Order: sequence, then C-alpha cells, then structure tokens
Amino acid sequence: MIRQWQLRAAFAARLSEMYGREVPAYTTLVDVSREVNEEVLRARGADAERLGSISRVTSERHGAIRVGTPEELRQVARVFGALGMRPVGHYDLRDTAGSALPVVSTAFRPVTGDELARNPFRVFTSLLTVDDPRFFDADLRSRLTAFLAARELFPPELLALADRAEAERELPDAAAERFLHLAVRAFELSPEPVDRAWYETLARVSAVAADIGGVRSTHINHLTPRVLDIDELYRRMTARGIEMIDTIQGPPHRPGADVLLRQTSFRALAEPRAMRAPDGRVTRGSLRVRFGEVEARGIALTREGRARYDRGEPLPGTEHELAVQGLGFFTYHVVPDRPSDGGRPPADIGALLGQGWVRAEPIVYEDFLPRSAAGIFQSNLSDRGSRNSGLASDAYDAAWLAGAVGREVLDPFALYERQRARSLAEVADALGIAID
Ligand code: OOG
Ligand code: NI
Repeated sequence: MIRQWQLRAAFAARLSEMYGREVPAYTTLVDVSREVNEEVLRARGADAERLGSISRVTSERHGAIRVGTPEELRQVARVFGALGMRPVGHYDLRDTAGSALPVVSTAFRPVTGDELARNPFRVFTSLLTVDDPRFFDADLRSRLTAFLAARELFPPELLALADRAEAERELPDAAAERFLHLAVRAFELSPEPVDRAWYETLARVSAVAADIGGVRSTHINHLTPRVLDIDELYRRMTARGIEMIDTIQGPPHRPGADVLLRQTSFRALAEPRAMRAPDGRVTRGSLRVRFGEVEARGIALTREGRARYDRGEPLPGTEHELAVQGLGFFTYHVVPDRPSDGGRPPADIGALLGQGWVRAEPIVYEDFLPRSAAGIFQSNLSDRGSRNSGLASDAYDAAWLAGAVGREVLDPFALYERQRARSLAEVADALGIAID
C-alpha cells in the first residue's frame, strides 16, 4: 500500500523530473539551490534547519496551475485531495498592486504539522474570472464559456483513482502507479496544435486568459524549489547567464528573523508549439508559458504582524521580540532541564520565555503573498492586455471561491493559530498552569 503522503512525495518528485526534462533551466535552478543549501548548512549548522529540516527543504517544491471553470477547479481539488492537499487561502489578483489579472486563486497544500514535515508540496491554483465584465465582453464570454465546457483536463480514470485515494488515504501499489502516471501526464504541456486565431483573440485581453482558455489542456507553469539564501542564489544564477527578473519579491532579508516569503524568477522561455491556422494548416510557432522561480521561506506572521508588514511598518528584528509582541507564530515547548530555583512557573507566555521555562520554535510560513504572486505573473506577460472600464463584479470573494471549489477554503491564520494553541495547551498541561 502507498500512503497518502507517499503519493504526494512521489507526485512532487515525478513532476520535478518531468519539468526538468522539458525546461532545462529548471534543472540549473534546482542544482544551484542545492549547492547554496549545502553551503548554508555547512556555515550555519543546526541554525540553518530552524525553519525546516534540510531533507524537507531539499525536496520542497511548489507548482502553479491555472484553470478555466469551477467544474475544473473541483476536479483539481479531487486530484490534490488524493494527495492530502486542501485549498488554503483566497488571493484575488484582479486588483492586487494594480496588476489587473483575470484570476482568483487558492493554494492546495497539506495542513497539519506532521504532514507538512513529511512533504510540504503545494500548488498555487488560479481560476479564470470569465464573468468579470472588465475583462470579457458578452460575446467573448459566451465563446470562452463554450470552449471551456467542451474540454476535458482530467480523464475519468484519474478522477476515480483520486476519489479512492482521498477516501481510503492510500492506494494499492498498482493503482498508485497508475494514478501517478495519469496525474503527471495531466500537467504536461500538450503537443496538440494551438488554434492561433483563438489564442490571439484571448491574448488581446490578457496573456493569462490565453494561457488558460486558449488551449484544451492545463499545465504546470513553474515549479519552485526552496533555497536557504535567496540573495546568493540570485547572484549565482545571474553569473551563470540566466536572466532573472529585477528584484527579489517580498520582505528584505532580516538576519535571524526572516519572515513570510521571498521569491524571484526567470522569465518564461520561448518553446516551440504547433499552431493551427484558420485554413487548418499546422505550422511551427512558439509560446512563452513556462518559467522558473525560487523562494526562501520565513516565519509566519500573526494577523497583527501581517497588518504591520502590509502597511510597510518595521517589524522587530529578533525571533524573541516577534514572539513576545505576538507578531510571529511560534510553537512553545517546555525546557526539560531548566535548573530549579524553587519558583513557580508564571502564567504569562512572555514571562515563561524570559525565565527559561519554555522555548519558542518558529512556525514556517506555508502560504503565498498576493503582491508577489501578481509580480510573478506580471513578469511573465509580454504586455498588459486590455481592460474595460466599469466596476468589479463583487463576486469572486472567498465565499464564492469555496462554492466554486465545493470545499471549505481554509484560512491560513487559523491553521497557524491552531498549531500555536495546541503547543500552548501542552505546555500548560505539563507545567500544571493556566496560560493567559
Ligand atoms: C502563479 C503565480 C503565483 C507564486 O509563487 O506567488 C505563484 C502563476 O503564475 O500561475 O506561483
Ligand atoms: Ni510560484
């Protein structure tokens, strides 16, 4: 039997193998990431593993896919549900940082500490906002809706195996093999010729619209390794002649107390694609749809910490201050060998930390940042597309997304808070106190 987390790990590894074969610059990115991680580990020792073991970090990836309809999103949720990944977070990229991208997104990922430690594979998943009149007029909307309704992204056999894996949380070896084969294939770039006129019609609205609705399949558009020193990675990729985007997105490096997520990428490379002309003739063309990205992860921030970050306010520069000011998420653990001074443990977490009763371990940020996501999308669009004026339809909020995906869309803050609260309850229990 292959258990759910083993399926997830195997899927991530096979996807990585497929992507490396098809997008060679990705292999360079993975090699350089590994090189940097090994050096950081040698230089910083155990400290380098404070936000995840080196084995977790080395195999850690996130991917991104884009789909066209709620029905397709529900199928995606079944495929990832098989792998123990649930939808977390709602990202509306239609107005983030003025980006005007016709998508709303969520991320499928494991949600418990144990499952994340086993394999934290996650997929940023975007859904085209077909009904937003700022992007699609009535005529284009109806053509797009018809086109999307007629395609099949995931074969029924894959979905049936997925449902079984999700229900039973494991699959027999042969079924697991079949599931992995079909699942990886569903995210490969299809060799089917692209209808050039239709693709270009959508590209006039947005390159993202064309990438999603201009073809009859979906594909992983990037796969992102995790690196322990992204500034060093950036220098080395540039030195190897790979042209990276101008910046590293997200918060600046904060020695000893990195927070949230820092990301950078190289632009999609032109790949040969078969194109079908209106007269039916197939010619060779090229499209830029697959790119490379790398990321460094830091400490998850509480709502208050995050609000400060979003307002551009400085955050304290140490883990300790992030913890005692309630700005970062930590789990708390009783220090087993604290020398006894006859005193009773205090009921306040700051005092417990200060007096050496407990230590705090940072919770790593497992999610995404809308502004960075918009930047990553944007860096891969050759033009900004067109947009009609008019008000945003206020649909596509978190509740709408939950309805579309047919599952609860989990709140990232609530997940971190649950981990924190559980550890505090254990501390209280072990010390025989109530913590306020
Ligand atoms: C997704 C871009 C967002 C990230 O890491 O923020 C993303 C996409 O291009 O489809 O992957
Ligand atoms: Ni990404």
